[in-house]
Amino acid sequence: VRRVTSSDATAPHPPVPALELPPTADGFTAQFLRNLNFDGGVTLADASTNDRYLALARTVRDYLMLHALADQQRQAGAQAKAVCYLSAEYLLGNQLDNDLLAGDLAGVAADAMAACGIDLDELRRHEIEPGLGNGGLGRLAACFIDSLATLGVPSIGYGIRYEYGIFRQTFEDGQQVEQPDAWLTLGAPWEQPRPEAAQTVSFGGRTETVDDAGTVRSRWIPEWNVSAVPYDYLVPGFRNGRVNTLRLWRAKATDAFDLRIFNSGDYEQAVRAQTFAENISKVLYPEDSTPQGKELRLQQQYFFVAASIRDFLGRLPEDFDLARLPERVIFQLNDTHPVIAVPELMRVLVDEHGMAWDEAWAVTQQCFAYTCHTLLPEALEVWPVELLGRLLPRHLEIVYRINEEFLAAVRARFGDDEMRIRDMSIIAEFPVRAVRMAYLATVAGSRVNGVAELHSQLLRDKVLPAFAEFFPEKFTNVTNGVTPRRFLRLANPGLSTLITDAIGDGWVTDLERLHELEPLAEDAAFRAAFAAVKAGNKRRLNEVLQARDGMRVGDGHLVDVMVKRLHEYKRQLLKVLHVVSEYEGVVSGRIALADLQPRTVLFGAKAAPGYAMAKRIIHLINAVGSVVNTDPRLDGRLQVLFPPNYNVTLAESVIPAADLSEQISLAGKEASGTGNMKFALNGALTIGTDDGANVEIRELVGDANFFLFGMTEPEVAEIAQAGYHPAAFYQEDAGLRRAIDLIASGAFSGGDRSVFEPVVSNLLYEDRFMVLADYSAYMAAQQRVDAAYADQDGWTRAAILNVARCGFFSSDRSIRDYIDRIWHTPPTT
Ligand code: B1N
Repeated sequence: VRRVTSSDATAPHPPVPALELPPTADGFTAQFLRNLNFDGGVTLADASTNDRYLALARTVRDYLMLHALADQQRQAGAQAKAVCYLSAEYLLGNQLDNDLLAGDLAGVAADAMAACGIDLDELRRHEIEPGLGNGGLGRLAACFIDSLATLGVPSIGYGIRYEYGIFRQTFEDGQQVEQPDAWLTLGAPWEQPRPEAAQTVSFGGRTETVDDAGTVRSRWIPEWNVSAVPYDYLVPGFRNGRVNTLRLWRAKATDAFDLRIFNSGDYEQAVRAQTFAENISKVLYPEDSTPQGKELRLQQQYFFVAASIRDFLGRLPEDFDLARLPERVIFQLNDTHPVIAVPELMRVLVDEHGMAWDEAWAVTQQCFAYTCHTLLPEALEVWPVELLGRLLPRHLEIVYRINEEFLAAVRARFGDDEMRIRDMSIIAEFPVRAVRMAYLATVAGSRVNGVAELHSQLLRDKVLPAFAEFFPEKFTNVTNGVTPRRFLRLANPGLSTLITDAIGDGWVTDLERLHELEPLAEDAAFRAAFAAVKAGNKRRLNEVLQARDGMRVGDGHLVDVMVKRLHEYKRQLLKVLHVVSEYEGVVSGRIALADLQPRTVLFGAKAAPGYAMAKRIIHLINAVGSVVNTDPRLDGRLQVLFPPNYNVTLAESVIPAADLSEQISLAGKEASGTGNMKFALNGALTIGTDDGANVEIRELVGDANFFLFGMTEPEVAEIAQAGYHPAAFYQEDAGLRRAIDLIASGAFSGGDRSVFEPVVSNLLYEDRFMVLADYSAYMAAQQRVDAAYADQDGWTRAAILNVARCGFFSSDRSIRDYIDRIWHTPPTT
């Protein structure tokens, strides 16, 4: 036992006698009680669940802080290149178990809580997850910071400390109702405010030109400022003593701002101004994939990147030569949301540091890299010139100049090809003049990457073809990944133990070792143990669902799961049509009840509050569920569950219990998907299209262990080209017709045909995502699923092979790919 004392030369701080490394139960208990008494101001006897939770969280954080301080000492004066991950979203999930695991504190914490007579599980359930993201993009950022810390990459995550994260979803009469996510109200024990490190961020105003010793320079005279206050979260690596920082910015009114108005005697206005400033970090925009061009959203984006750039530059030595900035940092742009950082760095270098434009541009190009996460044209962010000019006039000038020089280079290479110039201009002219942020990022970044092989190829061929031709060397791929710590080790303790008993625990940080499980697929005893783990996970899910929503998965049911944001391109409607077809088949007598494979279909999905069709689809799922679940003719053999408010915490119970993973987007629309990886890694079989990372999953697990169906992306392009007529599929397929007719008849809406009429007519006459064209292939694939599930042992064999062959999908591998292909940061330790 090493006790940290002042005589210890490596001690990072003065003595804290009770905090021992390695931790002991006594030391942990003492620190816990200290936090309860002095931080919480209560005795153990009087402490509420919340008091106990806060003190426990503080204690865990204290131990991590010990590592963080030592880490800081180790890195003090280090000159290594750092990764600054710029992301508007981090969907972190619960912190307690994650930090107990990473810090190897679970044992002492359990002992300490037992010694205090506290139920640790109750405190676990008390935690509210920080939902500071919408879906896959935000969760990817959270997985990446976990891997960066585990790999020991010098890095900082920068983002926004939203006061309200993604809304809490409830259902009223089957329809989504959004409730505010007041995640901070009971205290925020994991964060550390650092008011002394606040940055000022300016907005509005105008520019003026000044004659600076013969050179004409532009200068920004902003109109208003806000203060950006950092809140730091510790990001521990897995048992490696490394702790990185996630720095999230909160907007506060600046004193100067308040004073100016206050002195003018208008107190009310001063208070209003404060609210105005603080609105910037008030709420996460609940849009996944289809951002609305709202002014406040642009304010959020600039707010956090301007503060982050200043913060990072402030860490460099006073006399640092900014021409060498690329040796010290790479700013990774997580989609277009932080791309306003590009003109901001230019402005800082040119206007504030007097660097020549060309030199600043060379530096900037090396300091950024851009990850694109989409293929949907409507998801590519554009900012109207009018808005950008009003909010950030100097940045607009800088963008214009970048564009001018870029288009001059295009002309130099291709001549005055006006079509090409219009296609490649960073400024779109229609429907309004607007800055295309993806183009700006592509021109400015040293690399552009997609998030799965197919996505990166389509990015080159379809989304940015002119840029891929102009800058072929910039384009690369990094297939997404997920952290094995949270999504296997923590979420699936049963399977984790089984794996570790078989091959040791090295897989937690070296996931490719799961390959060593492959021979065990042929071992009957291992298969039995694996099946028993799955059954246990279903029981555990039932406990969670019972307590949370009064729901349960049927005994002996195939657990068929579709959890993801609600979006037409993801095709929850295709899944609904399958359920309705099975229901209709039994009710009409075409399917004998005894022939129906018992199934529970579990949905989880939030819809953007302004996305009317997505909300109707949620309503339809709930409506179908309430009919199917209670119709005695089905005798409970087909169940539809839709627990509200799907989030990271629920995912951790659902994914390990799943038999079948639904990944059924229209080919060419899902950039990658990451849920698909989590399911396969936990031994669910995928039914999926040739889309996103499904392609790579299937290649790795093998055709025999994956239910592929549907059109390929080139086939989709071909029928789109020829003119797609969904009604023709309806006419030709009797089963499809019966399912759609049943919905249209009002069978799921108490006879009211109007309720789902918009869904039905959209399917018949528009069907942008070709649900009807893939219906029959999907139904056939589900028949293959039923047949395969009938052979339980064969199914388990396939499930084991899925686990064994999915080590590639670790976010540790993704981060190594970023290092090799994009960041070129020093080797990790
Ligand atoms: O990013 C994930 C991918 O796995 C998914 O396929 C992709 O859909 C998702 C605007 C987005 N793309 N774009 C967004 C999120 C919020 C927002 O306001 C767009 N999310 C994705 C990780 O690569």
